[in-house]
Amino acid sequence: MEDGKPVWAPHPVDGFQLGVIVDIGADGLTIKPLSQKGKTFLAPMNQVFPAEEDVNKHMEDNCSLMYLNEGTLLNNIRVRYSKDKIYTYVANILIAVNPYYDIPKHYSPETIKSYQGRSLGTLPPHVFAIADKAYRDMRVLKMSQSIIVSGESGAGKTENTKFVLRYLTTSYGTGQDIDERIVEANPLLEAFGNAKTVRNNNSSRFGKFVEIHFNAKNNVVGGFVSHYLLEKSRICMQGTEERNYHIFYRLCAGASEDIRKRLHLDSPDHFRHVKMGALKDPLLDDQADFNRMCAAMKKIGLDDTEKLDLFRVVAGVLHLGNIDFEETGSTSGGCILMSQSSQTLSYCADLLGLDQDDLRVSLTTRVMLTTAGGAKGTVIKVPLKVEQANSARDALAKAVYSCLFDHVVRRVNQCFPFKTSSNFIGVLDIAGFEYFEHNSFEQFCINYCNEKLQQFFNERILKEEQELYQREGLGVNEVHYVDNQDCIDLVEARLVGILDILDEENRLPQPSDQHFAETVHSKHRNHFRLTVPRKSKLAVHRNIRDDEGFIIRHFAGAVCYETTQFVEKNNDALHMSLESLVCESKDRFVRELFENSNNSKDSKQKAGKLSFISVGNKFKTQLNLLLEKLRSTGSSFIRCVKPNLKMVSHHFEGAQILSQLQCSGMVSVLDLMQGGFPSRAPFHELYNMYKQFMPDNLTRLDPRLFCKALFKALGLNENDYKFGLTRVFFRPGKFAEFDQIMKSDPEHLAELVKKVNQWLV
Ligand code: AD9
Ligand code: MG
Repeated sequence: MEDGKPVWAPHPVDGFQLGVIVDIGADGLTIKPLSQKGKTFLAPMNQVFPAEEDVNKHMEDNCSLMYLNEGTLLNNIRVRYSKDKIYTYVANILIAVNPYYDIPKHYSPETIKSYQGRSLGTLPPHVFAIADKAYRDMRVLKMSQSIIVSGESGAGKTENTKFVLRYLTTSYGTGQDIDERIVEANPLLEAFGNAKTVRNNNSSRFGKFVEIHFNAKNNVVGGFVSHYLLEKSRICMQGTEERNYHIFYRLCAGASEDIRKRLHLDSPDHFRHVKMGALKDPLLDDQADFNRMCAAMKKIGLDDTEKLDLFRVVAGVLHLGNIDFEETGSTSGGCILMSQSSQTLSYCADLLGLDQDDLRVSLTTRVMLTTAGGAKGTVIKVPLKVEQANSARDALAKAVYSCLFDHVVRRVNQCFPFKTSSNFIGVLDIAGFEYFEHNSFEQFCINYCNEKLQQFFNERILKEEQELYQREGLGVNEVHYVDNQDCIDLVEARLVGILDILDEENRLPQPSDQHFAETVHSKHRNHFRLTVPRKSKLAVHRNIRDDEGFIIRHFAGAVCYETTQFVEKNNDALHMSLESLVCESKDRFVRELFENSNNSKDSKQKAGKLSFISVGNKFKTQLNLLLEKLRSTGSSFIRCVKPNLKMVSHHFEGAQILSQLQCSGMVSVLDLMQGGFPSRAPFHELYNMYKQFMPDNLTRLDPRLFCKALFKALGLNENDYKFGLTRVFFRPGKFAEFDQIMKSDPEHLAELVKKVNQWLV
């Protein structure tokens, strides 16, 4: 950075502001903002970056800028966003800013057509270009591909995922039902797995990996969806401005009179499990969405009976929530159903195919096996307190609904079956790094997942880069990066990892969240990644005690987890009497929901009398399988960015966008690129681009020699570029400089031609 040249210096709202350095001191740089109003201020040296000369200029590939740093990246994205150019490349990574409105023709059939078969970079950056690259790579390399879409809630992951699916099925399908079904499965999945949250009106509360399978001729033959971690707590509890899963409201709003009667439906404000949150959202039309969902169900081949099965169980869950308990007043301390709940009980029993009395007993008592008095395995019924009965009721509702969701995914998978496939393109749509005021088990799991994905991202981006340098014989030093394996180990290592410590706690006769937190601390004293909350100097962390939580230093920042409810949330098992109740339902559909649920019988049996099925370890297994799969494919990355918290169009909140870019690892990529050769151009491309300006004797040379001659004549600094086997590599910004020289005025060019000629002689 030179005196008087513009720099990007930190700004609390915009992320960065333009200024000039007026003084360099021991405690930082003194910056004078270029804006009229700004006062001189002090900024840490490592947060000030050189700016481009023309800050209104923007580049399709951020790597073509002269300076690669977080300031220029943010500015490039800002300028492009203001012109509705929401997509930007950083080399092969696509950054996608959510426009929060439909940009005309942005995803039209014509646009789809225009991207087919075109190399990345020949057309403006687009999610279609990434989809097409994946397809071409699959065809040429004969290798499956994956596209990893990430970003925070509301950043546009699900929308971009849908664009990829639509692009691939329309472009490379066979025009048969299957193509449409892959796209139409989404409304059904979203009805059961999405909900309105404060961050997104249509927030996916589960992760998914959607595979589109292709035959040997590279045509679509089928699809497969895997899902991860449905958020179960939402089924019984929502924040005041949030809602339960869409299906509940849609069913209440859209069901025909006939179905309403059959399922005893009413408006949502009659049901405990939905009325604690927001009932309506001005942007959501539940009735119209119900009709759209039904149309989608029809398209993917669900008949009326199947549809009614789904609705019946949804209604069952709704009614279940309305069962209330009161104390019996007897010395046993148990509870009974409130008298006004008897009708609800009969609705529930009817809808779920259960015996009314069995349901009542299972909700108010708990069966236990005891060894007391030497009688091995005696069954006793322990009466439950009101609070415990409430929990039993909610646990049942959660179990029924999550089994129903598993069924929906299984059913969706039956819609696009395939016998054999040559390769697939998989799209991963899973929540990004999360960091709230209160972070619980859900955030812990999702951030663990993001650590794994970040490691994969580093591996791929850095490895690919190094391999390319090697293949091209560039002899560049190895690039080093911070490996987060230690953080992953902290979570998933056998026995000492947090997940195993948690499972151990779950298996204790009297597990407790406090004891769990203490064990975590005692097993990992002095671990670089783990700290005790009360010692935290970070003001943002609540001052909680070490037996209430722990702080993990993630790649994207430190997060304080409060361990309350970890034990409960880590257990997927219902208590025994409820489990046998639903497994013996008279309703075949309900019975099958439980028989086929992901928690196989095996794990239930293994769980034995303590009835524990680990949520965390199931996720770990799923995640490791997913990563194994990803590692066996070629990969592309889409980093989605949410432009503002208000969820409106044309509003760019710089500081919070910057933090998303940092969390997604984009800033580290820039560091890597700045030290390497981010812009590259094949010899033949340069040749074609510039031959028109050059004399005949030069154009007769082969492209490589042509470039050599040109570069020599230009007197380019040899530190700024390197010749590989098939292309020229440029230091950051040097390609743009070169291009500028080549396209400068004719006089200058004539001079240049003269020099090239001299060199050739
Ligand atoms: V979450 O983690 O599931 O809560 P996502 O999936 O990242 O989140 P989503 O794709 O649902 O976000 O996008 C949120 C909303 O932004 C959508 O409902 C659209 O209204 C809006 N959106 C996102 N991308 C686009 C786009 N490319 N064009 C227009 C968009 N609108
Ligand atoms: Mg989503």
